Amino acid sequence: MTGRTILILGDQLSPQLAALRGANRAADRVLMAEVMAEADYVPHHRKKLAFVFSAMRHFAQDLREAGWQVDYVRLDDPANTGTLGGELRRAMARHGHERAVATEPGEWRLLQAMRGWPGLEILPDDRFLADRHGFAAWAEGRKGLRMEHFYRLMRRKTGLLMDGGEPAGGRWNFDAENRSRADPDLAMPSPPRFAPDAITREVLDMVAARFPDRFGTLEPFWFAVTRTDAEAAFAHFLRHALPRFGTYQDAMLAGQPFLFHAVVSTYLNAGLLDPLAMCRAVEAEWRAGRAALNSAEGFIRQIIGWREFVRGIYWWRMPGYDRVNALDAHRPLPEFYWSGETDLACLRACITQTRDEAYAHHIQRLMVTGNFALLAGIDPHALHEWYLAVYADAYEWVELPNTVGMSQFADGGLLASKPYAASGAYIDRMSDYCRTCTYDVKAKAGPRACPFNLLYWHFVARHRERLARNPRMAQAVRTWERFAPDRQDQLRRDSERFLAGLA
Ligand code: FAD
Ligand code: DLZ
Ligand code: SF4
Repeated sequence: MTGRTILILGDQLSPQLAALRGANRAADRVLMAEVMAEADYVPHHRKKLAFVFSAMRHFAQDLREAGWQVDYVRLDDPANTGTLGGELRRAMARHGHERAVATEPGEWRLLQAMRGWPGLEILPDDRFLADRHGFAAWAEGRKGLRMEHFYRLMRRKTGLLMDGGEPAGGRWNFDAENRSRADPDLAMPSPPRFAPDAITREVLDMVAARFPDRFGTLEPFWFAVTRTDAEAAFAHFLRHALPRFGTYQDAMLAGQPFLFHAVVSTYLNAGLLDPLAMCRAVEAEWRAGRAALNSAEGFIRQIIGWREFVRGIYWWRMPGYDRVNALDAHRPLPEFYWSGETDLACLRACITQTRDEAYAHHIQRLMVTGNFALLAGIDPHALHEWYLAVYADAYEWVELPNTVGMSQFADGGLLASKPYAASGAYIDRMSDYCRTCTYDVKAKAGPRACPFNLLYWHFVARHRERLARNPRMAQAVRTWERFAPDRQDQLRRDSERFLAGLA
């Protein structure tokens, strides 16, 4: 029997992967390759690089122990061609294979490239609940595409939190109960930290040597890099954080990057965890009385709702979705997104945390770094590249719709029903950042006015025609129009002065 090369990518670290299921341990060869093309297409955070390479090396080891023949090409192998296509060609030639098999990648650019690789069969990635073609068929021709409708379908399809045909607790969505501010005195469970083993240490040394100038603090490095440790991290979340996850889902606190969040997206998106198994475990916690329904429902909605919904949109709208710019925003990304050096305390906290942890939770991404970019009119493409680079969980299928759709409204409202634009009052309500800020969150004008307050009105004024047609933003436009002309002029002047100072 002639063998085939089975290509496994860095975010396909799942033993049940489609390409492995149909493969033959005796005849076929697995190929995994660390390549500069994947490390370089955006300037990935150094912790992300270390995570991907170390998790790949551990997965290769697990496969070998399970009886697979694995070719593993290291980044520092002198023969490394630098691209996945080059490594596949080399491996096929090495073994005299004419055929190769891979699972669909999570990014359109790579799928396009892979379609041109001779002899390669590409199988659908069935690690998701919704098939991407099925999603497109559901979405096509719908007037308004709302996550909530899709989420209910997924609840029915999986039976998660269903009592017969009805949602458990009589409601589909408990989001309104998930908006409490956190008190710094609350006991916050930190995610478990895993000490680097010899494989990870070697990777850390390589990343330090090969990427000395990249964004991101490399050490301490404590991520799980194996399925066993990722499962332990998730079990820790179930036990220590899930009970309060829902209540404090939107809260932010200085010096508390993780609060009651799961901190598992990096593991899940790389294939180390299984989304449905996670949701079943969360439901079991609720059924056993160890977690409240608002927490269990909030978590399950993120996974079978938002995560699947954004993936569906990505594949349905690519190519092209990466270039949308409905609000015609062209300002360059300010340098402080890379340095953290800004006197806006909320941005400083979220960006320095991102630099140190390659992690920020959803509200930090959406309502601080995202909200600022939206209000300031930052080019959504530049912002997209930033989010794709700086978070350890970022792959384009999940990051792009969250950035250009949810956060920047650059798709004109395909994904979100309104722009997530907010003044400083929102950040003050949900965090303690304003207490140490040089700006005054209560001030609406003048040199100490919180820039979010100024820019919020600048944004409303800039886009008032479009926003007036949106039922959820029309009230803000009416308020702007009721401001006296001299107040409008001052807001415009103060905002423009602030924007002119952005480097
Ligand atoms: P939790 O708050 O504990 O939530 C549990 C899980 O739900 C997460 O692990 C994640 O898998 C899933 N989830 C929650 N919200 C979303 C969402 N909006 N879209 C998809 N999955 C979701 N998430 C990524 O996984 N990768 C990204 O590159 C990414 N980029 C983002 C960019 C922007 C601008 C915004 C606003 C959000 C982005 N998100 C992204 C969604 C979300 O911020 C992260 O999934 C979450 O912060 C991960 O942390 P956690 O595991 O502690 O999540
Ligand atoms: C993110 C990443 C990085 C940094 N490096 C590699 C690599 O060297 N080899 C590899 O197979 N995959 C890597 N990845 C993950 C890919 O970028 C990812 O598979 C595609 O972006 C598709 O989601
Ligand atoms: Fe951010 Fe404004 Fe609060 Fe300062 S005052 S932390 S800029 S919201």
